[in-house]
Amino acid sequence: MIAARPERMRVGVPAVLALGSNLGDRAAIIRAALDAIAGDAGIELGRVSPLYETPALKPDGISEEAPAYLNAVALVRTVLDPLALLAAVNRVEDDLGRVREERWGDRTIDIDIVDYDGMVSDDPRVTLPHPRAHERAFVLVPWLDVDPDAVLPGHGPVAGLAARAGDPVTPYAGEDGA
Ligand code: PH2
Ligand code: MG
Ligand code: MG
Repeated sequence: MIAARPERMRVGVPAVLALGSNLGDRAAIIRAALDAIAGDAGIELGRVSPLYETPALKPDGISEEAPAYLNAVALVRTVLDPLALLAAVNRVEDDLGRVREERWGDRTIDIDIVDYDGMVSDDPRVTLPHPRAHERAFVLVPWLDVDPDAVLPGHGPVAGLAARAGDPVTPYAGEDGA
């Protein structure tokens, strides 16, 4: 007889996803993205950080003109390889109306793979870890919330990186401040 798999036996590998939205009902869109991720047969959704409101970072610095982002980080486990995981999160983006235009342009939803099982890869289709995560407080601070001991491969403990990153992040209390 095959014993039932105990709850604590985990399948797949850990990965870290960063979510961002600066168009539309940002909080609802991020919630919908998390629901869609949780509904993917190849992905198990773990801890999800609180939301942070963050000014838009553009190629030449922080823009106060562009709409502000809400950002969050989610821990997942997945049986998908990195390219399949990327395809899955790109599908979620597309389903939520993501339009791909200018680089770092305003968007309803962006889902990036920040870390995949500690893997380091310069595959241009999915660079691991995310090439700019180490300098972005809007990724590092929520990541720290869900994993205080997190380490970014090639860069060291997320706690130290978050302390050095300069972009402002503000806990988001909701539109009514509640
Ligand atoms: N994502 C970008 C570019 N700029 N700025 C903020 N505040 N948050 C983001 O998630 C973000 C950004 C490219 O993916
Ligand atoms: Mg991004
Ligand atoms: Mg992206």
